[in-house]
Amino acid sequence: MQTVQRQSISDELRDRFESAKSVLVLTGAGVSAESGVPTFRGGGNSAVWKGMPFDLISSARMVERDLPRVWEWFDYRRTLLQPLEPNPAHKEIARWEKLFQQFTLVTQNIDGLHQKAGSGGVIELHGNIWRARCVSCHARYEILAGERRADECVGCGDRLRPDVVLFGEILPRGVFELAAESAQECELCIVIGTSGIVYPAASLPEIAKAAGAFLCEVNSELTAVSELCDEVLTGKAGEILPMLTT
Ligand code: BJW
Repeated sequence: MQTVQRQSISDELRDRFESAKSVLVLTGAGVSAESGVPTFRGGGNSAVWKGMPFDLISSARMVERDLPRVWEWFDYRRTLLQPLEPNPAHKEIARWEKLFQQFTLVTQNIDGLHQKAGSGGVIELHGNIWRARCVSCHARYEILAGERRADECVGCGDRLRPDVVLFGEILPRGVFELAAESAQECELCIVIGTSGIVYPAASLPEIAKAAGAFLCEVNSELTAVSELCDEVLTGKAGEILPMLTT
């Protein structure tokens, strides 16, 4: 493992970035931190809300027990997110899409900031906070900023819940498989702003590495993924990512 300061990106990484045909980027909460979105575990986290740890309030168990409380938590977070804008890291990743023959962006984030920055075809492993889903028929509804969200499904009348993958829930059908396929095929895998401890997302760098990809991490601190990486760039994503193309 080569740990470098953000100012010193290796020639090997630059070469690989220039010549790669297929690239996979995996992002986590850290990529949105510079936009003002709290992370779960890193600095500035929001690990507790109204006395409840987030892995309890954001859990399948809580949806069964107290859905209104879960909505209260998600409504509150959408209000925080509404005025926030993509930062240089989101914008840089959106630019990368055009640089490679095959480019896959996989995010664990639910904030929609990659799309707001112009990224297309984003694979959202954990859903999106700007959507609701029927607990029975799984119909999905967009939640518009500043507008009152619906409580019930128009189709079947059952309750709506956030269209987000909570702890103990299974990822949407086919979504992880799609991401894993890209991990299997990529030449370069860049893991940005994730603590790399939540599975199955955390297995994507492992899959990429096992299949022969060059693995690079960009994070403000060392993580569970760092040891596996060929190169670790330590610092803020919004500062480091633009350096890869300059
Ligand atoms: C910066 C920065 C800057 C800061 N620049 N960097 C295998 C082993 C062990 C456990 C499991 C396993 N397989 C499944 C599990 C269980 C569980 C799990 O992984 N638990 C672990 C925590 C131990 N996984 C699940 O439950 C998943 N479901 C599943 O596997 O289904 C199958 C199944 C079901 C039941 C039984 C058995 C199997 C679902 C996981 C869903 C996760 N959902 C959440 C909440 C979403 C809703 C909400 O927002 O409330 O998703 S959890 C939370 O963590 C959120 C995130 O997407 C996810 C990942 O967090 P992330 O993005 O890494 O953020 P942080 O905060 O952890 O890290 C931020 C990083 O940024 C830090 O490293 C900072 O340093 C860095 N940083 N500023 C660069 N400027």
